[in-house]
Formats: sequence, C-alpha cells, structure tokens
Amino acid sequence: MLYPIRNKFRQITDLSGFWKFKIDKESKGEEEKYFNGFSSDIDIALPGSWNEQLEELGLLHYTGSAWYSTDVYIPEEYKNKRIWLRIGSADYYSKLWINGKLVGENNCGFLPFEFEISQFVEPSQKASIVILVNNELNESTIPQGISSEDYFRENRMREETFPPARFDFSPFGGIHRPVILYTTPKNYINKIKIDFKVINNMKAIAKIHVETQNIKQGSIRTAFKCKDFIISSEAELKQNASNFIFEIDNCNLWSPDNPFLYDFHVQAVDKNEITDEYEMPIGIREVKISNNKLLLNGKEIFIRGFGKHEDFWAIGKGLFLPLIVKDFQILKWIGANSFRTSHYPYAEEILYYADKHGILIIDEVPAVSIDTRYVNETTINNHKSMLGRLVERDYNHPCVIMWAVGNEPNLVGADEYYDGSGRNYWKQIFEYARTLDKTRPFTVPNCQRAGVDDPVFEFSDVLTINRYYGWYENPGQINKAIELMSNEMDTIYKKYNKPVFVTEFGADTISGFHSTSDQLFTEEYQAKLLEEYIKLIESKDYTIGEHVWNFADFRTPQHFRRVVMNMKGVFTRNREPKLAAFKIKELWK
Ligand code: GCB
Repeated sequence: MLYPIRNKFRQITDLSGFWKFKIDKESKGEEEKYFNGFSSDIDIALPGSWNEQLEELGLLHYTGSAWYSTDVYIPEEYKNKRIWLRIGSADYYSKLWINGKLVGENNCGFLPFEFEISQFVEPSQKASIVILVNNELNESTIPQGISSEDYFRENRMREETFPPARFDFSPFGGIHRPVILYTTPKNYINKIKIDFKVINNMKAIAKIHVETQNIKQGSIRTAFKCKDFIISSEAELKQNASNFIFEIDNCNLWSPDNPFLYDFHVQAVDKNEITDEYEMPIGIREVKISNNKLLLNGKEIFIRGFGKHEDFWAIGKGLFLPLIVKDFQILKWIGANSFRTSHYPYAEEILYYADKHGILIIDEVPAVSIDTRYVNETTINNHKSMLGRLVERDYNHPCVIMWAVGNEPNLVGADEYYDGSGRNYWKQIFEYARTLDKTRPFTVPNCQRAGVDDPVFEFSDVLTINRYYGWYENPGQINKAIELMSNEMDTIYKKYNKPVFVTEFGADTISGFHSTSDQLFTEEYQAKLLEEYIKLIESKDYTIGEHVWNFADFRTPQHFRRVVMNMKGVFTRNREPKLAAFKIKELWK
C-alpha cells in the first residue's frame, strides 16, 4: 500500500475535521443499524483520541465501541478513476460502511488500511461514511488485553490498572490518523521496494522492484533525480512487475549528518503513453552489523536518543503535525540522533520527517508484553500480519535502521516461558520477519524479569535491554545500580557475543521536585542516574547505542505507581525540559 500522493494521476481529499460521534457502551449499534445514520449532537475532532477530547462526557478511561459519521461530496473529477478510502490508523478494531453498505473491517491498530470504494459511491454525489471503532483487546489481539479477573486469578491484584492493560501507556481509542479519499488510475502502480548496497562513499547499487495492478502490458520507467542529476531506466512489465538494477556513481549518501534525499520517480507506460506516476523521496544508505558494531554506509555510528510515545494533551494519540516539528527541534537541541517507536508503529508523516531531518528509527510492532502463556494461533497470525504490514509500509524509509518485532515478553517472569513455548513463539516470529527484510537487523527489547536467558537474545541481531536498576530495583542507590547494570551487561554480552543496545533506562521525575540527596522523583536524581548510565554504556566497547526512557512524560492507565502519567520524561508532557535535559545535552555534545 503506497502512501497517497497528489499528482496529475492521483487526487486526495482529506476528511480531517469534525465528525458526528456516538458512544455505544452496550454494543447495540449494529443491531440498531447505526450504519444507516445515527442521531447525536456530539462532534469529535479527527484525527484524535476520544479520551481527553470528551473527558467531560466520561470517556477518559473508556474502552468499548464508538461510532463516527460524516457526509462527503465525491468530486466530479473522480469519475473513471479508482476511488479509495484510507484510514491512517484506528485503534484497535474498526468497520466501515458507505451509504449503509458494509465495505470492510480491520483488526490491526496503529497501521493504515484502505478499501477501494468505487462501487459504493457516485462522483458528483454525496456519500455517507460511517465507521465503528472499538478499543477493547483480548488474548488474540496485538497488543494482547487483560481483564480485572485475570489479575485476580493470577493473584496479582496490586498490579491491576484501570483501564486494564498489559502495557504502560493509555489504551486510547479513536481514529488517530487522517481519513482520506484518494484516487488512482484504473491501472496503477501499487508497490515499490528499493534496496541499496553502498560500494564506497561515491557509489551505490540500487535494486528496485515495482508492482502494478491491472497493467498487463507496457513498461515501467524509474528515475532518481536531484537538481541537475538524473539517472533513469525503463523495463518491460512481466506479470505485473518490473525489476531494475542501477549503479549510481557520484552519489550523495544519506546519513544523520547529511540527510540527502533524491526524488524517486516511477511511471507506468503503455504504448509510449504515461498511465500512472508515483514520486517519493529516497535516501541512499546501507545499514550493517559487523564485528559487533553498527555501520551506516560502512562507517561506525553510535545511537543516542529516546524511547518515545505518541501522546499529547487533548489529542491523545492523534496525529498532530506541530508536535512533530517541536519534538524534532528538541531532538536536535539535545544532540540525539535517534528514537524508537515504542511500542507501536507511529504515523507515516513522522517517518517522512525523520528521513528529511536525519533521525534514525527503531521501528516497533505493537507486540508489547506478549504473554506466551495465553497465545493461540490467532495471536501469532495477527502478530505476523502486523509485521508484514509494518515492513511493507516503512521498507523504503532510510531513517528505519532496525525492526523491533516486540517489546519485553514475559514481563511477569512466568517459568513456563522457558519451557520451550517462549522460544518456539519467538523463533516463528523472527523466521517470518527475516523473510520480509534481508537488509536490516531485528531485535526484541528484553526486560529484567525475563533476564539473561530470554530466548529473544538467541534470535536478535542486537541485544536490546531495558533496565531500571536505581529505580524499580535498588531505588535511591545509584552506585549499586551502576555496578549491577555493568555486571549484567557483561554477562549478556559474554553469553551471546552480539552488540548491546540499552533501549530503556530512566527514573520518574516530577518537574519542580528537588533535593541535595539521592532522592527518588527529584530532578537531581534523574539527572545523576541518567548521567551515570550514559557514562557506563559508552564506556563499554560492545555497545552500539542508548535510548533514555522516556523523551516526555506520558499518560498511563491508572495505578498507584503512576501519578496520572509515567514521569520518566526528560521533558514534561508539554515539552518543558527537566534538569536532566541539560545534563544529557552536555554529554551528547
Ligand atoms: C518498561 C516498558 C515501558 C514502561 C517502562 C517503565 O520496561 O518497556 O513501556 O513505560 O518500563 O517506565 O516502567
């Protein structure tokens, strides 16, 4: 599925704005045929979560069903084209009706989905669009859900959160990324995959695969362009696909210091007539792990940055363009070159922005805290399907340097995880993942409870670890924390002999709390702990990176250990710096 663009052959109508909204606590909407239209005087802004926008209606912690509707005029120039409706993301499950007719459903949150709706609408006429969204999770969904009864049954009542969640971020509901109508020609380009091999700092080889729909004959033209540089080629279409190999001399390689992007053009040509065209920015670069170092274009690079979240006041998980600009400004200010899309795929707009501004991304599927005691065939199929869709969506982004195919399995430290079931699960996931991309490393960040024997280490190319010595363990004792951390890092490295990346370390900190002693929650404690961790990590020869947890404070499900939010941000939710921000800036410069 290509990201929609506008050109001579393709149009876009963005349906962001106010939509009619109705909560459906008893899930009776389908029976009462809300898809034919429903009455409500509530409007909601889209994109955005319902939770904080409509808190006053009792929706802050709501999980369940909700309905969205709008009417849209289908432009006349959409005639004789394929018309698509694309939803950037709706969390987690959704179903779409147009003019009262069921079009389709989607059970992958955090990823785009689309339907061809040409047969459901008439150009020059209005169409009614109705979308049902449900943010409940269960054993088979990715991420998995949990209930109050589960905590009780497992005698973990003190771990219960509200709303119940297996993860530490609010399970916001809603349509979180733009809903758009767009067109393609009847016969169109529908897939582009590009790989680069960098030969030296002036020369690269590009391998390009283009697929089309419905184009039986003709050819594909491709070209890399920039200012007065152009290199192009044409190849015949065979069974709806064409393959190209380009040698690019005098090329300008992409890197954080030089995020140079070429305009990449693809044209479908039939009897000398161009029938469809797609353009995208593309950076030439190659990522490799060699001798336990991370190499970008053959040169060693050390990763510094954060685990983040899509989370902000009022808009929740909704796409908010000014926040992308602000966050990237902060990343540059502090000297970071990277972040992880913890714990789910972020909006594509963020990846395009990262390509342009040279930020390296670890791209993560929403398989956070998988509990392999409760997985079934559907869980693993959903997990694979998410992986497939994520890799297809983000494959061509130079900013993506690694895939995280999960995060912190066995968070509860269950013994059964080591009896073969955990290994079996991750073996299947990694094997599948490696069929999708042969050019990037794969990993799963490991948690303290899963420990040194976590089977994900066996399959990961990089040993990514999340550790909270000095916080959850050894609170208030930074020296002891650093000693334990150092020993554990050495043990893990010795056991697996692969590069180590500390993907999480941090301390909750309330902006404005201070102390002259090592006191939890103060700005001084966070600054000191992060400084000691950074010095430790960078002192080890086998490390390739560090991501502080977290970039900014973020809302979580309710629990006594969270003061409304997870406060491990180096910035507040409003992006004001805590003391640690200045310390990190000093260290990273
Ligand atoms: C973790 C999780 C992250 C949490 C963090 C914490 O290990 O990966 O989702 O927010 O710890 O602060 O507890």
